[in-house]
Amino acid sequence: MQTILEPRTMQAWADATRARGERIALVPTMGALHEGHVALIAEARRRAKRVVVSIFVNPIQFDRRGDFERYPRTLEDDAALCAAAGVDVIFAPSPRAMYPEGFQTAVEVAALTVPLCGKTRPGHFRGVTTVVTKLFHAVRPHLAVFGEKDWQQLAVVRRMAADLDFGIEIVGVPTVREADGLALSSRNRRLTPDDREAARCVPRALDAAAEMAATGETRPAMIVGRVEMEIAASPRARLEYAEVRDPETLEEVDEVAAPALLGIAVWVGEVRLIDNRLLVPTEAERESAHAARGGSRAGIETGAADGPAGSREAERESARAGRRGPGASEARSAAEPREHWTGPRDR
Ligand code: PAJ
Repeated sequence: MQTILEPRTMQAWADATRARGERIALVPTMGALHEGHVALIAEARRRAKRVVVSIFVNPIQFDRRGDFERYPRTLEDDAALCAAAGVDVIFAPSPRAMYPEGFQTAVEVAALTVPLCGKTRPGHFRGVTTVVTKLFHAVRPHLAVFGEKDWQQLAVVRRMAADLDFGIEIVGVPTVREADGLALSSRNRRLTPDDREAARCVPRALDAAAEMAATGETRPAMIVGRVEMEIAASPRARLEYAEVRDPETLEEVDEVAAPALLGIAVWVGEVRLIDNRLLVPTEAERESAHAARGGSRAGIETGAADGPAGSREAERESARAGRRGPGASEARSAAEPREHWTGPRDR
């Protein structure tokens, strides 16, 4: 395994690797690596001969200076973890190498960056899309792997890669969780023992919401109300937002008649945690919504109605769709049934 610090050296490596006909997968990270990152690296290794992990705490995506300064930096441990995971190259540029004197260019995705984290973290996604573009240009990967833990980020990067013809496949990986359901995150290291205990309210709230949707509740306000209650029950936690949205467009939904995304951000002590869950309504709710729409929606429901073979294909497709995360519809034909998503396969 080698460590490369300069974008130009990284490009030279990428060109030589591509000239040998080898596929390159990139896993962009900010370091402080954990099992969630390891799952991304494993997926990258399955899909490409060469794996590059970038480690760069990107100053321009932090909206609070303290958060940037306190962000854990554990390069030695990260390198050991990458070596054990079979990574070929760590790309670890300095802030100066990425943003030299006079830097003034940004890449921005429009509507997808407005709701959820976009509302409370102004400029955050512009920082993400700008740095991801620079990482793509340095590493020149065939594919890049992102976690569904940051569902909105995955949707935004997919949109950007499609809109700007990057020719890079964006792969999503389900969220890796602790035994009690808390999503792994580099920021978890900053939780005090009491805060760590309190953070259990996050998966508890998501579980309660998923259960409501699975047992017939379709009203987003009722589901959000339950999330508010679960978080309020934990005095150390404060809900920043809980919203039910379309998993791909991130637009608001009036009812959970098809799989919908519940995104939440919760402050526990000094630490901001984000998580999400795909809410999958009961079959009965889907059918009544289907009937209310006049029984047909541009071929979307054809899978289940096609008899056993169609149903099986629908199931297989739902498993694939569940793995693909937001924005995956671009690769999906009109006949592929969104109604049959099984949801994130993380729990
Ligand atoms: P970072 O928070 O280090 O996350 C790097 C990647 O790991 C992201 O794609 C994120 O979604 C994924 N990830 C984090 N926790 C995960 C978990 N528990 N299970 C599965 N995947 C998980 O996200 C960033 O860095 C930055 O914004 C970046 C994309 C690198 C741009 O700076």
